[in-house]
Amino acid sequence: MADKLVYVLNGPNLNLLGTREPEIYGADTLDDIGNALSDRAAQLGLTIDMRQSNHEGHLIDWMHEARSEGALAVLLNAGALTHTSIALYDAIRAIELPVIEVHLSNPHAREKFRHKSYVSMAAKGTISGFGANSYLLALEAAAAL
Ligand code: CA2
Repeated sequence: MADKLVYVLNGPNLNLLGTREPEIYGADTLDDIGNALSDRAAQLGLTIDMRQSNHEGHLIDWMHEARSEGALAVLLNAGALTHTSIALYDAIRAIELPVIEVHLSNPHAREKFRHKSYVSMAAKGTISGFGANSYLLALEAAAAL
């Protein structure tokens, strides 16, 4: 049987990971995280499809695609769109797939404007504050669904 597919979607500015603000976001690049996820996914009998965009509409199109491709789950680090995007909230509700919200940092320990998450309001659950390991923990959660 084909491996179960997990989409891993990353929003604005996450392409800069590993180049700036390592004290907040860690030293790993998004490629490093993708490689670690692929290795763990193979052990779990999963395949990941990891993408990043600075554009809200791309993220929404990819959420729809996850549904049409029959993905098991979506791991979503929507970046700052987490705190603003009703369109992403609607997309999460619409696709009827488990979406696991991921953050490198703990937004609740940061500025007040990061405390609100539209993603949380529709997600299955949230893993935040563990740096790159947040993604791996979220993958474990997806595998256990
Ligand atoms: O902690 C997270 O994963 C965040 O989703 C990261 C977002 C932030 O707006 C959220 O509140 C929490 C920011 C991503 C920007 O990433 C950068 C990486 C390196 C340098 C500058 C920004």
